[in-house]
Amino acid sequence: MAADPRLGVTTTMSNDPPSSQDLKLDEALLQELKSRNEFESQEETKRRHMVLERLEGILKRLVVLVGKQKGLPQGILNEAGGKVLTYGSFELGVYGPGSDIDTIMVAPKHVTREHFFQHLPDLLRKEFKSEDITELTPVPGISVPIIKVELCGVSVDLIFSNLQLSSVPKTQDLNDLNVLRGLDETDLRCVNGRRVTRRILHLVPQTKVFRMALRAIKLWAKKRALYGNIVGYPGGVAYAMMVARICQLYPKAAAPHIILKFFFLMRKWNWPSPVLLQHHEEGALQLREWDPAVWRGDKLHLMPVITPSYPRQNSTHTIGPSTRMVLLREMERGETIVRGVYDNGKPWKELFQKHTFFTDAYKHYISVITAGKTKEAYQQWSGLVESKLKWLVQGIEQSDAKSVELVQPFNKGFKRQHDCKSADDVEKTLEGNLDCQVPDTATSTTDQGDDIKAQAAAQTATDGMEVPATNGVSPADADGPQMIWTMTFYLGIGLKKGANSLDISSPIQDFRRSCQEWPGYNQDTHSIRVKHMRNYDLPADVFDAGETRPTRTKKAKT
Ligand code: 3AT
Ligand code: MN
Ligand code: MN
Repeated sequence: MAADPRLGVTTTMSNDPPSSQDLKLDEALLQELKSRNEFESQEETKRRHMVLERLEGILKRLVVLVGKQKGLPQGILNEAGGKVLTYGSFELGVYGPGSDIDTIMVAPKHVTREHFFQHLPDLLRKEFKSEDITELTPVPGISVPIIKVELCGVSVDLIFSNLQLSSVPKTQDLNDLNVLRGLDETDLRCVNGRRVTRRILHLVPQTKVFRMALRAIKLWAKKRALYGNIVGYPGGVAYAMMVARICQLYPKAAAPHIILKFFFLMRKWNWPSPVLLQHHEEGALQLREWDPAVWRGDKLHLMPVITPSYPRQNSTHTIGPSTRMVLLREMERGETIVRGVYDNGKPWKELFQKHTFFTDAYKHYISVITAGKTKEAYQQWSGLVESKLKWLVQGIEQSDAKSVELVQPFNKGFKRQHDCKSADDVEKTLEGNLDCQVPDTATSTTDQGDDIKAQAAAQTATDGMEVPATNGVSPADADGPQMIWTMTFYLGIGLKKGANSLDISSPIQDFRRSCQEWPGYNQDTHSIRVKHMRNYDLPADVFDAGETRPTRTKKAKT
């Protein structure tokens, strides 16, 4: 066991310092990331810090305000404090111009989550000019209750926890095990993000190298459509931990070497042996932890990457046999390219080349078209369906094992808006025909705001009642003109050599039924269609300008 926690749970693989080639490639990588606008200017970063300072001021005012309401003595209120801490990509130091700031407000025990939701919006409106608040969406009823806000052009995710302490001093950083005492499950989920992020940083030997390597791996994962916890890939925290583990094994190496070893070692890893950053930390609290020796479900995890701090959890429980296969294949590609960067002077940009999911990868696709008659109905419904997509993948994997090699979910849904003039238009829209699509609102990403709102709705909707539209569009008569919002998810089906039939109707039916069993489902408002399609039938908007669309005559791969 290594004495230095930054070297992890085994001996290191090599303590060699970087060669001159490593350093040259490091510089080339930096230039490549810069040219892709992956870093923001100092000016913009300053703005983030300014926003954070003002948020801490607001929190302190909240602490005093509630304290006064409760009649706490001034002496206590003078000391009560309040701390705004960050986690996510900002805290890790791998954020770019489009990143949000993930923050947790930590308050003394007299301030509750209810106070946070009751007072914070008003306090924000008092502190910031109205033109500086461009979004303000409290989402209280979900597993990690959140206020999403955009301040001075920076989007901020605000979560909250109080501690069982009468004051929260400047030095409180949530690292100590004792802070967990007396927290409920929601609080624990809220403080976990910060605790894990800080611990990861604490466990890597060279922060700067870790950041550079992680930036490259995250960019690779996004460009190759391998980023996204919901549908079966690692998310940001999981990639951070995998890269951190490689940094521990090569404590003196530069980023290019870490990237090469990331691909090599994660591909050769003795899965399902877990990736661990530290030895198990005992906690005195009886919290549920990842433990395959105890929990049967945990034993089924295929590529576990375990969070370091107590209580430890698997960050990759959604990975299935197909997404594992995709990941391993892509890691092999990554390794080959980085070897080419080292040995043949290949440019880094090859590593970040866009995926070919739609252009070249499959002959058969499944599209899952979710639709809603209001924006809200569509958001909650598409979020619910997305969270179940992994079960459709699994159903297809298992149902026709003699034909199906793998089922690759695309990591994001495609959002579209349709201006339907007639019942005929509506039917076409629900079937995934794009004739009446409104062009300028269609984007190809699931943005996080929608995701959170979808979760909120999915958890709060308990009946099938119509959700009121906020933008003035109300669900119209079935025959008249109306707007329909859709989110479409795509799965690529890889067939085994020689397979010439595909029978997947029963998992598709099961999937549709299980989505429709959701208590908030209303057949007048929500729709789901699952269609098998050929590559040459894919809609134009899944392709970028300049990409070659598959055609019927072209001999496509299976
Ligand atoms: P960006 O630079 O912001 O794109 P990030 O790694 O900061 O990358 P997020 O802001 O999406 O990514 O997430 C930060 C952390 O917040 C990661 C995860 O622990 C937590 N998180 C994200 N989305 C959710 C969610 N819907 N529910 C609960 N926790 C979430
Ligand atoms: Mn973030
Ligand atoms: Mn966020």
